[in-house]
Amino acid sequence: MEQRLRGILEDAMAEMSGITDGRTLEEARVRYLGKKGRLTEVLRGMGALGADERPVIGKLANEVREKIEAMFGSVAEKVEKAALAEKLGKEKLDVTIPGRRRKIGKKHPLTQAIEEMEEIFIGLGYEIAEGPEIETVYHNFDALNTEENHPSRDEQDTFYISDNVVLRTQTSPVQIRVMKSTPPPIRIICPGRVYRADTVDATHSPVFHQIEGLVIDKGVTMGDLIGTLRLFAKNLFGEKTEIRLRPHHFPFTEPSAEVDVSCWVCEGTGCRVCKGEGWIEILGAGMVHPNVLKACGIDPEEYSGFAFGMGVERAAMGRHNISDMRLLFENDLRFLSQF
Ligand code: 2NL
Repeated sequence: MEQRLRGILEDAMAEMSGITDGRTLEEARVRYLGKKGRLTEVLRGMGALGADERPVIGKLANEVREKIEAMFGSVAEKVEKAALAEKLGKEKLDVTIPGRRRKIGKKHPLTQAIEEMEEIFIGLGYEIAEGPEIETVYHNFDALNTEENHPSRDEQDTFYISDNVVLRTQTSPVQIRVMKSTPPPIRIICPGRVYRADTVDATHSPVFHQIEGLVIDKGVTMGDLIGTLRLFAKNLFGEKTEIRLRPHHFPFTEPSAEVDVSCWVCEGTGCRVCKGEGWIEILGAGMVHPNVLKACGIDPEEYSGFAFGMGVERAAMGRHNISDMRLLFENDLRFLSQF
C-alpha cells in the first residue's frame, strides 16, 4: 500500500509538471483527488489494514494528498499567469489612435425659443403651467368670452373631436383651468402645442406652438402690461428694442392690442427683415375681459389682469431669418444643426 501511494505521488508529479492549460489540469486533479480518483481508492482500502499499519499509512496518505494538492495549486497559478500573458500579448492597445468624436445633439430651435422665453418670465416670478391638448369647447371658447357664432369656432378653422371637444386652438384654456383652481395672485406662462385647420404653406401649419402669459392681481393695469412686454422684448431681442401697441380686438381681452417690436436688424430704420416698416409684429395682448374673470369665479371688481399670446414658430422664424415654416417640422439635421 505504501508502494501504491508513492507510485501515485510520482505519477501525479510527472504528469502535472507538463500540463500547460487549465482544462487538462482540472481533469488530472479529478483523476487523482476526485471521488473516484486514485488516491481516494487507496484510502477506501485502508479499512483492511491492521491496527499497527493504519496510522503509518494514514499519515503517508495525508502527506501524499497534501503534496499533490500543493503541486496542483502551483501549476494552476502558472497556467493562469501564462493565459493572462498570452491574452495581453494578443490584445495590444494603441493609445495613440485618435478617439472617435461623439456627436452631441442639441435642442430643436422651437424648444430653444420656448425655453428662452420661459426663462425671462421665470426671472419675473412667473410659473410654467401646462394642460391638455384635447380640450372642451367650454375651456377653449365659452369661458374665453368667444360668442357662439364667432368665426374661430367654425369647423373650417378648428378641429372638432365631437360637438363639445376640440384640439385646443390656443393655450388660453390652460389659463382658464388655473384661474378656476387657484386664487389670485396668479402669474403664469403657458407654452404648448396648438391646432388649427390650416393648409400647410410657408407661413401656416395645422400644428404649431404658442406661449401665453397671464397675470391676475389687485390693481393690475395696462401700464403693468406695457412694462412687462417692454422688458420681455429687451431681454429677447436686445437692450435697444422698443415696443409699440396698436389697437386690436380679441374676445377675451378689453382693451386689446397687437404688439410690435422695433426691428432687431435695422433698429427701426427699415430693412428687408421688417420689410421697410421698422417694426415687427410678435404678440397679441390686452386686459383680461371681465366676463372671462367672472367665468372663472374671480370678481372683476376686486381683481384685474393682463394676458398676452404669441406664436413660437413666427417668433423663431423672425429671429433666425427662416423663410419657410415647414423647415421647422421636416427635421432635416442639415437645417436644424445651424441653431
Ligand atoms: C395672439 C394673441 C392673445 C390672450 C392671448 C388670454 C388668455 C386668457 C384671458 C385673456 Cl385666459 N387673454 N390670452 C390675450 C390676448 C392675446 O394671443 O396673437 N396669439 C398668437
